[in-house]
Amino acid sequence: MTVTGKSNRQSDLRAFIAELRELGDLREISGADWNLEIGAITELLGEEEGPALLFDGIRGYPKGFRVVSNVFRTHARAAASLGLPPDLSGVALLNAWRQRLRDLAPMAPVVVKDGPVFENRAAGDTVDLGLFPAPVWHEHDGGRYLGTGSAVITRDPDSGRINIGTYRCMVQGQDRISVKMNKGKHGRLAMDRYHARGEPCPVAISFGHATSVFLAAQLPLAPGVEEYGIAGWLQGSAVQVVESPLHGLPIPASAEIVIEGEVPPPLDRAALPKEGPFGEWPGYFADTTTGEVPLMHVKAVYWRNDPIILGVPPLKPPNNYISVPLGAAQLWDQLEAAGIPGIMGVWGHVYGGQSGPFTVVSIRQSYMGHAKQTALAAASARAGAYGGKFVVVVDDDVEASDIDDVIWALATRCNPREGVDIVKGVWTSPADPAIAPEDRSPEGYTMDRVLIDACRPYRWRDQFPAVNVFSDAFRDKVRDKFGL
Ligand SMILES: Cc1cc2nc3c(=O)[nH]c(=O)nc-3n(C[C@H](O)[C@H](O)[C@H](O)COP(=O)(O)O)c2cc1C
Ligand SMILES: [Mn+2]
Repeated sequence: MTVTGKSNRQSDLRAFIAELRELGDLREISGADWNLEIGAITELLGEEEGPALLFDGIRGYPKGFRVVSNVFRTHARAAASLGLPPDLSGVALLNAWRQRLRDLAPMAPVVVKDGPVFENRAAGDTVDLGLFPAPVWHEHDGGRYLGTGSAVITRDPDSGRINIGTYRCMVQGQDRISVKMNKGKHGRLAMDRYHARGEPCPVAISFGHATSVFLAAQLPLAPGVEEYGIAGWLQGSAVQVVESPLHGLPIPASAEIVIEGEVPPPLDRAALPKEGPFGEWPGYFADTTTGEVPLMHVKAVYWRNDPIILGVPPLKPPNNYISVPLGAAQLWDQLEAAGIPGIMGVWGHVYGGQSGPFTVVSIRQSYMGHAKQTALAAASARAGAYGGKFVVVVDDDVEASDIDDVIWALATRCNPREGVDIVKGVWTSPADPAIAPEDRSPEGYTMDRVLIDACRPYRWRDQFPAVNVFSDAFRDKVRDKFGL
């Protein structure tokens, strides 16, 4: 049961947890209930940007059957999982990630014969998803979500390409689980193609794996880019995979828990159960549907001794499951590609995969109209439009990730008559809770944009009052002199 090759600190979930423990950045909690208590503790300690949490001795489960959460909650832990220095934060951290992506060189996974994931197995009638302490994460959730930090592995029936996506998974019975692959997602496109041929879609899902696999699975990658290759690049070593016994899908050799099975065709609405509600990233219970979310028939389960579920529940902002709005890096690139100079920072304050409905861009203004041009572009570029609502443009002395600084600039530099514009009916995501029921349509969704220029007015910027803060030089001098 050994995995060949050298393990590095990010090559499985346990290695990362061990590192957090060594750094004193892990709190181990015994005796919590899977029903709401794990979720509430995750919320409370996430709110105070506390340590990662490892739950053991979960009520009704054997010791060793664990759940880890808040893994990416702080800048330091997010940076470590992204392979960046842990002392970076805010815009500097996001920019380091953006620069790192420039050297992206996928590293193909290697297939090994065996791995710890096969330490335990169940198949057919002995499959029981109740074996694992899947939490009810939030107070009004519709069920137990085994999959929040999940890696849903599918193979395209035409190209053979392997896709991994993070899609939430709600337990529906002993061998049934809903897999919420939204329309258009890569896993869903593959499934639709199997179903168009009248064939079931083979699926394998890992519920605990290296942070690199999780990060790759939730990044918005182009259809041709294989997530395993990105995960290998992220962790600095090829991901070791084993073939799943039933369908030959590559699964991480050191995965904690993997289920294997199929989503049969057709997606028969009458046979598809209720899914949700689930507390989602905008901070609301959302997306309850019946007869829509694909239902996986689980044929086999594999798990390591003492398995760990990777829990990544969405929580009310700013209690974000990953403390950096990674999607803002794409928006930054797109603003530059649109030819806008002097972009110094981009941030989202309420976000899922995109920079989201409160996006801030800081610029070094260099001409009349520069700020408004930036706002217009940010509101309509692909990475800013979906789920966007407010775009605030600030000067480069304002840290875009510091909401107090942003509010200060907004309150003091913006003259609303000149600085605020509204654009109606821009493309958006159904995740916006403010879309009225009558405006929710299968045709799609739109939301208005508020463009806010919170920069010093360019024309009279030299007359704008000076900021009431000591200069860095004088501060340093006083610090030195008095040992502050
Ligand atoms: C914690 C978490 C939960 C997510 N849940 C879902 C989900 O339930 N359904 C979905 O379609 N996307 C979900 N996403 C977003 C997808 O993972 C993301 O769009 C990813 O790029 C999809 O991979 P794909 O492009 O290969 O389909 C989630 C992301 C995260 C980080
Ligand atoms: Mn993909």
